[in-house]
Formats: sequence, C-alpha cells, structure tokens
Amino acid sequence: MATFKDFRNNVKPNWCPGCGDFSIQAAIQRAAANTGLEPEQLAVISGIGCSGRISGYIQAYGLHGIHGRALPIAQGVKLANRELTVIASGGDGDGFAIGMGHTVHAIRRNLDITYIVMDNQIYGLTKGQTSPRSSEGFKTKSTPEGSIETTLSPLEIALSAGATFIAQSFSSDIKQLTALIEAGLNHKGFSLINVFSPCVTFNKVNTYDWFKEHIVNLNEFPDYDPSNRIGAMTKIMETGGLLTGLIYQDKNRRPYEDMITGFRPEGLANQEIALSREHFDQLMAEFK
Ligand SMILES: Cc1ncc(C[n+]2csc(CCOP(=O)(O)OP(=O)(O)O)c2C)c(N)n1
Ligand code: SF4
Repeated sequence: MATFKDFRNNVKPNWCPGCGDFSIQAAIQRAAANTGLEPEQLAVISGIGCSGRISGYIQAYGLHGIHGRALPIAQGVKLANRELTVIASGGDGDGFAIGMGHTVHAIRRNLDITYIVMDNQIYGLTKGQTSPRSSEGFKTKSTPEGSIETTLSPLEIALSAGATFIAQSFSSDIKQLTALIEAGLNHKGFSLINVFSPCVTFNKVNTYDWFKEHIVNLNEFPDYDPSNRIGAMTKIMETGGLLTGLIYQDKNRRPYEDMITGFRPEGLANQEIALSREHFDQLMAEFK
C-alpha cells in the first residue's frame, strides 16, 4: 500500500520559503495515502498561479492547465475515466475571479471531484495584485488607494449554488487540513475545500498571525450540524467567512456521473472502443 512518500516526486517546489502552499501539498499527499490510493489512481489538475504549480509536485497523473480552467479540464478527465480520483487545485484568483463561472457550474453539476483552493487573498504569481478575496481597503499595485470592491464570499456562493460538500481550513493546521481532504476524497460528489494559504511575499496583511487571530474553528461549536444548510449559511455569515472545519455536507445527492444514462462505469482506457466492421458499415451507409 502506498504511503505519502510515494506521492512525492523529485521536482523541488519553487514557492517562496514560508509559502502556505507547501503544507497543502503535504496534506494532499498524506490524504491520498490515507484513503488507500496508489499514485496511478490519482490525477491532480491545476490552473495557473503559484498555487497552480502543485500538479507538478505530486507523484500522480497531472496537468498544469490554463488560468481559471482547472475545473473544465478536471471534469473532462473525470468523465473520460471515472475510475480515477480527481483533485482540481489553484488559487483564489484562478477559481474565484477568471474561473468563477466554471466554479459555480462545477459545484451545481456535482461531479465526484475534490477542488482545493489555495486562498492567499492576492494574486501571487503576477507579483501582488488585489483578488476578489482581498479585503476592502486592501492596498496593492492594482489598488494603490485601497480596494473599493466588496470581498467575495465563496462559501456563501457555493452553498447557494447547491454544493454537496464545503469545507475550509488553514495551511498551518495540517492535521485538520489532511482530515478534510480525506473527507472530500471520500465524498461522492463535488467537494470544495477552501484553504487559507498565506502569501508571505506579497500579502503583508493576511499573515499567519492574522489568520491565527481571526479564524473560528467549528470544533468550538460541538452542536454544529454540517447537514443543516440554513445553519451553515448562518455560521458562515456570523464568522465573516473565517470559520474552519466541515461546514456543509449533503450525503444524499448522487454525483453527476451516476445519473447519466448509458454512461459506462469502466474508464475509457479499459473500454473496447474500436468500431466493429458491421457498425462502421452502418455509419457509412448513412452518408450514401
Ligand atoms: C487567461 C490569463 N489571464 C491572466 C493571466 C495572468 N495571471 C497568471 S496567474 C494570475 C493570478 C494568480 O493569482 P491566483 O490565481 O490567486 O494564484 P496565486 O499565484 O496567488 O497562487 C494571473 C492574473 C494568465 N496567465 N492567463
Ligand atoms: S509569491 Fe506568494 S503565493 Fe507565490 S510562492 Fe511566493 S509566497 Fe507563495
């Protein structure tokens, strides 16, 4: 059986020392091993951004895609080979700015994919511009006088869009993060896991200390019920979206791929897809 070390490759991440993304990489590797996966059973599909590099740092199938397009690619991979476990990953810019349309529809489509957003509340790769996750008043090169836009709440949007699994974590809490990724991998449907992942180089506001001070762990509420959708929305709003833990899960809705009629359970790679002579002649006859 594979251990987390089997999900390591020999590519050295070029993230800045201290970047939150390192812990997310480690948590994915641990969660994959804990759920009994082998590297060849996993595909990690990422967008573009510092965070998007993650697909190159995990020993598994992988694709470093296009900015904002991790989810369309990941959904295609899952539909083509439902035997693969598919993780999509990228930054808050990738998923909640340019890719937001895909995110909302992937959530409501509910294919069995785990989507891990590395949320540093800034555009890291392009050297520090304001993202939809940046706070009002946030000063960067793109908003030198402070952002005058409202901060996007992806958790509220996900819940409204019909999400079946929503969790949030912090890259420093690797124990909680690993457990939530495991829960996402085990969930039959689309799992959104938003992870606060400090950008130590460009975001001097939302630092490790800032998150430690502001995060509200759902463990503090022993009566919290993640199957209660209204309760989940209330808690997200009450905490200003800064809660961590399993926020919402609907175990009853079936994933998209289970509901498509005529969709064969075995992956394309294992199907006999060559046309028989008879079938080929039938098709050709239609063009005569
Ligand atoms: C279509 C397209 N538009 C814009 C860019 C430029 N670009 C690359 S990464 C990025 C944003 C990076 O921020 P985020 O997705 O949050 O990831 P991070 O680098 O912070 O991990 C942008 C705007 C691009 N590569 N492709
Ligand atoms: S610029 Fe920020 S997000 Fe990018 S690697 Fe460095 S610390 Fe991480």
